[in-house]
Amino acid sequence: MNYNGYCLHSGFLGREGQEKLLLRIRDLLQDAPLYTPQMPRTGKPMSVRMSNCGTLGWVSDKQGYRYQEYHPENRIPWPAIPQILLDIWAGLAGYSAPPEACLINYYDAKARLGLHVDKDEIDMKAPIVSISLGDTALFRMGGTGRRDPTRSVRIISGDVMIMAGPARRCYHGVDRIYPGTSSLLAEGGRFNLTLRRVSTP
Ligand code: MD3
Ligand code: FE
Repeated sequence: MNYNGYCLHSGFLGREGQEKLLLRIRDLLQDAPLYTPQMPRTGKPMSVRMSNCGTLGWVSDKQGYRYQEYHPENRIPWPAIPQILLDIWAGLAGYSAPPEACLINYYDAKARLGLHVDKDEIDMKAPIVSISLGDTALFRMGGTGRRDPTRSVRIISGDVMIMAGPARRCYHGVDRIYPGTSSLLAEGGRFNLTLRRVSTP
């Protein structure tokens, strides 16, 4: 599937690859624990919990959205992006510069992510590469306008999505998680990892 720069590599990671990657993620979450981001201004908690790895991480609190070099709670610099993820980027992104940020989203059975556009990156020409681990998600993608028609796609564990070109500026979100659809995470739920270039190379 590939239209307008959106590309879904279904089943890109097999079970072994998923398990290996999950171990690396669990390991780095010990140093950079998942935290509950807040919505800008209102401070309302988001249902998705987050962390990051890379030289920069995306954070959100009452002050707003931004990329910063350290964890918002423990103030420690983000851990490095695991080599497995750098390899996936190198193989699929079609972009010479490496990613600077990897946002780690964790969805429990009730978490959702409303329709939004990712536009805090200075380098909007670089693609975003997303990897899903755990329960199936209902992902929704629209156009560049908030009211444009949308399409829904089920994303399963091991799927890798690339958003490049026009798709990079499209509205998208996660409507729901289907609990119990994967045995990968003992605790259930879903991790989504998004590799991003923030500054221009
Ligand atoms: C389409 N995450 O972290 S990943 C996000 O499943 C985010 O956690 C979702 O949207 C998740 O910002 C979707 C796939 C994704 C990421 C970035 C995109 C799709 C995108 C940027 C433009 C268009
Ligand atoms: Fe997004």
